This record gives sequence, C-alpha cells and structure tokens, in this order.
Amino acid sequence: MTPLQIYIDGAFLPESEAKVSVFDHGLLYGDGIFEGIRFYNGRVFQFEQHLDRLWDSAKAICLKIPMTVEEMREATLETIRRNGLEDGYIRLLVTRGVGNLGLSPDRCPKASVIIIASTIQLYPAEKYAVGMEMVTCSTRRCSPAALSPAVKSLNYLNNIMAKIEANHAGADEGLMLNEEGYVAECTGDNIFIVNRGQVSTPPISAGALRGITRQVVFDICADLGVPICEENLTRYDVYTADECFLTGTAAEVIPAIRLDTRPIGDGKPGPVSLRIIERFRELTRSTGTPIRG
Ligand code: PXG
Repeated sequence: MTPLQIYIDGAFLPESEAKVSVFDHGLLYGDGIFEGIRFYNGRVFQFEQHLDRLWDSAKAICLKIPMTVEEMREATLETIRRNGLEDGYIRLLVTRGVGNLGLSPDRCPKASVIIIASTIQLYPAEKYAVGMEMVTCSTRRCSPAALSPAVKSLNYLNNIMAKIEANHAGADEGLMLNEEGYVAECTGDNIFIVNRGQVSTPPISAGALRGITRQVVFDICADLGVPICEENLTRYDVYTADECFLTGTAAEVIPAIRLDTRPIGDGKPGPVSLRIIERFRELTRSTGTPIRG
C-alpha cells in the first residue's frame, strides 16, 4: 500500500513523518476530540452532521478549534483527494495541543488538527450476513455526571475496558449498561431492538453517543413507515426481542444475534433489520458531499 498523506496543522506529510509532540495533551491526557467519517463512491456520508458534532464536542470541553468549519471541510476533502480514495474512512482529530506536564489546558496555546483518510473494516464481512455475538460487560458506561458520553473525546478508556471484556469472552461486541442497569450502547456502536415490528433504542440520556448512523436509522424508519421510538431498555428487552442490530460509522448497520450466548429471536438476522440495512446501503451510495467538484 502506498504511504498515506496525513494532514497536520495545515501541512500534508507522508505517514512516516506525520508525528505529534510528546507534550501534546491529546497524548498526555486524552484531552481532545474526534470524528470518524465514511465516504462512499466519491461522496462523504453525513459530512455536515459529523462537523456539527465535532464543534459541539469542542464547545463541551472548552476547546477552540483553530479553523473555521469551511476550512475544516476543505482540508478534509483535500486529504481524501491527495490520497486518491473513492471509498474509505476519515479520522478527524482535534487535540488540546502542546502544553507542559501539568494537566491544565491553559498552558496549551493552540489546538492541533489531524486528518487521516484511510480505510477501515471493523468486523469480518460475513458478520453482516450472519450477525454479531454480544456479551454484557461489567464495566458500566461513564455517568453523564462524570464525563458526558455525548462528547466524542479522545479518552476512550471506558469503552476500551468494556471491549477488552468482550474480547476475553470471545464475543464480537460488548453491551454496556449505565449505572442504573439500563442499556446504554455497545463499545463503539448504538444498539436497536425490534419487537413485534416496533424498533426501539435507548435515549441519549441513558448514556449513549448521539450517533450519526443512529439518526440515519430514524430517518430510514420514517421513510419505510416502520415505527421507531426511544425508550429505556434492560437486558430483558434484548433477550426477548425479535431482532437486534448495531449502528456506527465504522460498523455501519450490522445485525446482532446473541447476547450472553442466548439467541435473540431465532438467532438469525431478522427481516426488519435486513430491510434497514438494504436501505442504508442505498443511501451510502447515493447521498453525501461530493469529494471532487
Ligand atoms: N457509540 C460510541 C461509543 C461510539 O464510539 C458510536 C456510538 C456510533 O456513532 P456514529 O456517529 O459513528 O454512528 C460510536 C462511534 C471502533 C470505533 O473501533 C468506533 C467508533 C469510533 C471510532 C472507532 O469500534 N464509534
């Protein structure tokens, strides 16, 4: 594979030279924010929604992004163009920047912007056809009172500890509950169930990220006339659901067929999930911000 051209603070550098300082607070403290964005068929999917969320994350952590939205949009598109990609995945990061060894951000005069355009495959292709296996993690999703799960921050240890549990259990994904025991989300995806034709997902207040793909599923259901709502879910609801699926930019829409070794429904991807996946794929190929012109 030819080395990637990485954007760092206005410059394009080959990946071997694209480096950050050991004094960057993104590295020292996980102090920063990010977005993962997909592009398909020469168009960036849900680009404006991702940029909006990036600016909201920045505001939530009092981080000044050192460029305008227009400049960020153009830098992102230019990074994709320079790498000659038509289909792929963008990682957009804004770190607090270089400071000293104290944690106070007031010693970091300027945030750093990094844009990587590459490809990603989170799960093997056959999982989209056969479905994923989940386990419930004992690591609870961070309380909004400690750190809002709505901030897409560089500090992912909460999710990573849960992911390690899922890996150790030999599962594809880990289900994370909030402190009250309600379903929040998975380690890197939002979760939906289908019961008697009704689609439901936990509210954001249960400790979920305001997923962009999650919102696309709401739009798809409205289009298809499939009823959808937000409601608090327990593991009981997942165990007894007819169908389950997960959503994320990297994961896309993927069926989940087991929780804690118990089959969900008949243990196969269900018809409502498959219709939503089909419509999602159509949207990814036919909508988005053109990369060239
Ligand atoms: N919840 C969490 C905690 C996430 O990190 C989503 C939901 C889905 O949101 P979007 O907006 O993408 O539909 C995410 C996004 C990984 C990985 O390796 C996952 C994400 C980001 C980066 C890496 O699993 N998830």
